[in-house]
Amino acid sequence: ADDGYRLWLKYNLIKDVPKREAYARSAQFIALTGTSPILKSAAEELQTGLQGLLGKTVPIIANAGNRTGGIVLTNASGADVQTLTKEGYKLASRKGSNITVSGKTDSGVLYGVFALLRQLQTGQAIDNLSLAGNPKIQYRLLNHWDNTNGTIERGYAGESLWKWYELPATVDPRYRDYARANASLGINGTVVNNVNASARFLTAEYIEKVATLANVFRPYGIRIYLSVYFPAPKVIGGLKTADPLDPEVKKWWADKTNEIYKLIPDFGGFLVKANSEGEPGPQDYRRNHADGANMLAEALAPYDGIVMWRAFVYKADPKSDRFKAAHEEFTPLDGQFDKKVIVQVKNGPIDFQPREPFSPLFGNMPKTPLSMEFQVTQEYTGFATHWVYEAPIFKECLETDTYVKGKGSTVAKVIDGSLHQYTMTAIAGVANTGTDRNWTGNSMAQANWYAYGRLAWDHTLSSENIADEWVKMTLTSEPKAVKTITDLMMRSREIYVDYNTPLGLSRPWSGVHFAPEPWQEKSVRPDWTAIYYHRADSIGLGFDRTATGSNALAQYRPEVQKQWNNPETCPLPYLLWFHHVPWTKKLSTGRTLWDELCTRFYTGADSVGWMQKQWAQVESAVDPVIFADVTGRLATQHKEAIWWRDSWVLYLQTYSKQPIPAPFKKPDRT
Ligand code: GCW
Repeated sequence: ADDGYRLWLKYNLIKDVPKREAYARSAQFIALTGTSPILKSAAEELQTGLQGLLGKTVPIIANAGNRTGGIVLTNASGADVQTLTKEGYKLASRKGSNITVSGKTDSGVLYGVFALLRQLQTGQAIDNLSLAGNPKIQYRLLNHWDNTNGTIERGYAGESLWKWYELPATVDPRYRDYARANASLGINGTVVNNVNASARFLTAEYIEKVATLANVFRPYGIRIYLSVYFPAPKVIGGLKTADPLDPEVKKWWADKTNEIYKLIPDFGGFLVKANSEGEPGPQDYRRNHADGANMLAEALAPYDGIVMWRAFVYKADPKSDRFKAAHEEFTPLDGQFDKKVIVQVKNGPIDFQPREPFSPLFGNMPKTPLSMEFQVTQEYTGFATHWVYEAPIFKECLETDTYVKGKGSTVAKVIDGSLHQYTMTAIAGVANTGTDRNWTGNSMAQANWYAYGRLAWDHTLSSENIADEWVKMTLTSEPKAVKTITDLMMRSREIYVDYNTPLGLSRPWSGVHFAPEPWQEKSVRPDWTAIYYHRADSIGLGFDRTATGSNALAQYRPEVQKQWNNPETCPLPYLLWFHHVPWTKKLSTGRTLWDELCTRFYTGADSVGWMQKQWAQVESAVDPVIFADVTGRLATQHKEAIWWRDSWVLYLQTYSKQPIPAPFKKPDRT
């Protein structure tokens, strides 16, 4: 049985014998010139993969000489690799010759090896190969919201992978498997601790532990980064202030940075959450975000490290619109950041909702590299119970047109740097990993880690193709089952939106962010209530962000405003994000708002029943342990989808005073 530990690097024996034999004829040896740790990882991974897929040990040799029928790994510099960027790779093969995997750097070769293995894992031909891959984004990171005590903020798959208590003396072999999985996707950096950071991570005690992890990750081309607690100079440094312009504070950070680089010479840099949700920051000293970020950039100046400064900020003001806060605070600072600073922006203006419009910061800071922060962990998409394939969430944002430089100025072009010629480009995914045997709790959520990584490398890949690849590498190659599962994945997000937050509702209120509690009208902060977001009243539902309301729409270009500012033509998925719509208003579907809401809530919850039936059909094609686990989770999802439906419908009904439409009022309804 399969417990899911091996992820998409399963390398099960290829059952199609002629195919396996054909592959084997082209993979009789692995020739490796070079001895660097990354090249060694590449050759070893290839050997491991081939051992599983072909059922035989393929020898690693130092030089192919005039042998043919093997795989040659080279870090080359010649004409062949001229079109490659630093981490790009090239696969080439001709009949009667060798397969070559080349890159300009060792990492390029490593990524090429994984691309070659992917060809085999997904059953594609490897003769006449001519494939090149270049990452579109330079810094491709996971962000772990992991704490010193082993808990994970918004983690749903067990405890933190990092066993701080055991480190540095004991090195869990799992750290290496984590690195392999990431390298297979092209992820080249990881921030190991929570953005709500503990200052302890900057103590000598922890730097040594972190350095031990860095040593494990390095042979896989992965650099380590730390989230920092802005007042660390006070908390662990004994200074009276953490004012970023104070000379002693600057010196403290410079010294601390030197100390880190002594142990971790390829340290990646700092990630900072400051003056956000109660976290301290430069504004506590009447300085701004640029002052704070630039101070850290200065400390990093002697090194190849960067500062990722988050733009996730908003104030506890019931009269303001949280939607507008990041744009208001950050756009005036455009041009003031040091060249080592990237501003990290969440995909939407609020907070990782199941569906959000893109953040209006994208496109509006042409002089400051902006990076994308996606959430892979399912804080708002059903934890590890609900099956939600996230690639369509990521793609929807990346493909939206900002119109900042005319038609075609997509969010993807902002973050890959092509729109404003950014000198640095980055993307971050908040990780969904933990100590559960299968890494992600729900084994279907492995696909979200996978999809994030693949899109970080190449945002033009389609959600369907990524799903198809992942299913074949992870679950089954049986064609009908592949189709059934990818189809389920592709529909899963819309189904979730329908029973959770249809028509542009949002729900980031306080608490654990799971239970449906739309009735929550009081909290420690006025903007941490449900009513702040959904704005239900006797007239209707939704947040008016047009000129008659908060006017957040004005932060977008006129072309974007035009799509969203008219309630008659605003696409239904975004309707309640921008408009307060009367309950009795007729929508483009021909139904009133109230009837449409009910329709979505009921069909959404019913569709989970459809998911269960579809999943039942693939039983013979997937591993029994995974099958049973997902079957159980789907049953829970169905029950919870009904909770969501009923909570919203019954709560909203107290305002709408409308009956539940007839089709949904059957007596046999639970
Ligand atoms: O989504 C919210 C989460 C917080 C998180 C915060 C952030 C790490 O509820 O848990 O804190 O966003 O992104 O900073």
